[in-house]
Amino acid sequence: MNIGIVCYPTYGGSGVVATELGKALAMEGHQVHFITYAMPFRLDGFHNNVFYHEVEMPNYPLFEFQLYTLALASKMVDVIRYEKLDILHVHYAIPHATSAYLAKKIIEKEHDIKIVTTLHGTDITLIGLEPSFLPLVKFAIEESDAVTSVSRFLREKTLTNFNIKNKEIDVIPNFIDTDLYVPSSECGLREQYAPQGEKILMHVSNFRPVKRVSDTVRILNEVLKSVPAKLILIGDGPERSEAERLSRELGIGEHVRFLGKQNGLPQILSAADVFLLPSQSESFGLAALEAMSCGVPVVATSSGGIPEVIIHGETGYVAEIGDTDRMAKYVVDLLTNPKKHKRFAEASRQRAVEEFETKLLLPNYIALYERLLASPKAAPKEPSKQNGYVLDFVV
Ligand code: GMT
Repeated sequence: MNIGIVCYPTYGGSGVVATELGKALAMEGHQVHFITYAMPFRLDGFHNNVFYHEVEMPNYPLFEFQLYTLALASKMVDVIRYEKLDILHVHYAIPHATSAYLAKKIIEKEHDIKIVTTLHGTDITLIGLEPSFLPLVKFAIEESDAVTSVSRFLREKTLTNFNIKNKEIDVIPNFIDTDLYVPSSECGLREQYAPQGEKILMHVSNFRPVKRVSDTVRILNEVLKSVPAKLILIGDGPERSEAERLSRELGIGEHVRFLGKQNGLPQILSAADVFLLPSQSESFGLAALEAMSCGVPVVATSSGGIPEVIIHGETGYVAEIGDTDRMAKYVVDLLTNPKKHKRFAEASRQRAVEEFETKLLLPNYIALYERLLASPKAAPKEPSKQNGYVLDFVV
């Protein structure tokens, strides 16, 4: 198949999933065309069957704001037409699903492109609910040829928040290459940051408010009362300086290390004793899965789809949003019980391999594409009615 993939190329879970999906499809012999405004950060190096089409932004003085949605739609039309795409798979509804709808309409007389929209998280639970976006997101979901969500939680939220009645949403959980994300020998991180045998807590994210990064500092502060430990923070974003300020205010700045955006995550994650994900909202929690695959138990909040990934009391623990004392208790429990820690670490790895391995979940996407291509060309539809929204802000 010729498959177009549209995603955000920046540091974030939806771009990671889209890129890994594209790479896995290319390995199966499909031609994969990425359409983005910059090279996706996990698409480094050469890959057979992978092509890249950059969205060019027109620079015209009248346009005070960038017209990305339109520029993207235009690039989509170009790639659909000249690369003869069968499927256009967009990740994160805003604005990608809207651009895809527009592209489909522009080209429909010459080419029947099938649009797949994968919903990832805040496109549904947060920003998609803004009055300025809600009608667009609902419309784009209803007009996609197929819609998938990365968790059962996200499917339910989509159906209720957007009052979607006549649209199937397939749940295809996020996946991981468990041969790459594998418990590995130390990368030197432990000697560098925990030379006295301190335990290592780790967090990886894009440091947006929804991640509640400062809660990792609060958790460390409690843990330090009984266990010598260090907190390693990977990634960057708007909440970094607040986390740094809090660690200094609490007098634990020397125990918190910020390593910024990093490649080579499997080796880095393998150095952790416990992974922390205290998010306000998380449709899935890909970072938790990456840690689990490296044999690291996760302590997280029970928000959104996280309990579909972490089994409380088996592969990690979940607590209420903001309950840093409880999360710290769980961390101490794991750090002071080596047998339990080993059991949880092994169960985490096993769950990643048995439930979320790429090879297990990739066929779901391929089957979905094949089903769409086998379906007859739909007759032009009346636009759907934009009424009856249920507003349910989760954050
Ligand atoms: O929805 C977002 O905030 C963006 C997205 C991203 O690009 O980081 O994250 C979401 O998609 C990931 C991949 O499917 C999920 O693992 C994350 O849980 C989800 N983030 C949220 O729901 C906050």
